[in-house]
Amino acid sequence: MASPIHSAFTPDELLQFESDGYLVARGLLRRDECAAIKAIAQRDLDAIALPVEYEADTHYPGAPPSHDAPGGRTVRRLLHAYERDARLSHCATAPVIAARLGQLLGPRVELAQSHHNCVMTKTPRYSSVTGWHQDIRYWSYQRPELISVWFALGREVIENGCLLVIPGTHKMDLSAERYDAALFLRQDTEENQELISRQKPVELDAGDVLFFHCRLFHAAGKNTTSVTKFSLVYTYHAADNRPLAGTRSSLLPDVPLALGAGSK
Ligand SMILES: O=C(O)CCC(=O)C(=O)O
Repeated sequence: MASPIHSAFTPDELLQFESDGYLVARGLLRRDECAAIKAIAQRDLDAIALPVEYEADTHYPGAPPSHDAPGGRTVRRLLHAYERDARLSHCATAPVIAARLGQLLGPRVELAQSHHNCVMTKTPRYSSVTGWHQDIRYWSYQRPELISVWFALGREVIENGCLLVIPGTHKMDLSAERYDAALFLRQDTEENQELISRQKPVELDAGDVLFFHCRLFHAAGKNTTSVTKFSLVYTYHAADNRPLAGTRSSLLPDVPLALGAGSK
């Protein structure tokens, strides 16, 4: 029999998140929910339903060099997931997610719409390699305290480019010279290589949900299978952690979550 889904993290899980900077909650979405969301994503991928980000826009290793190159219209992200379809927005605010975020972020939590807020699509033919980075580079908030929630809609393993993380790095302050110009970890120094050698793959099944801190170093490889990988990804912050005026983070309204009992 499958183990029951608890509506909150246990105290041990909260300690684990604090020390590692990430945590997987298994089976939070039912298989039929995953299938329904994946069908929406497949429909929008087939139609290239805007707004999207193309692999070519990333300029990551392995991405097509331009929109006009072979594979240049390969979609990497179906953007604005929260506004895209009711099924996707329900996931963003589902009580099992909101309750856990309340434990991690406090009693008032908001969804940030300015980055992530997407279905990540990793297609077999033209996927790229994502280098080691911290997502905090995507946002400008008063405090570098955001948490992303990654819903696996199918199996995620090394072969199809699952996330790789370096536990505990959300607490590290690295000097500026350890990053390259695009804020990826440089691969050519011994101390960075030592750090990268501590990596762990986050393998997920459909319905598993990864919570991770915006300062956690992570990376991902290409999809070497013949099947597209779909992951729904949202990011959240405490309501008193405001986006900085005039930045991209302040352009779209944050969405307050309704939290039940049991929050921090
Ligand atoms: O799936 C991937 O390639 C990693 C995506 C990622 O780390 C990001 O968009 O911040």
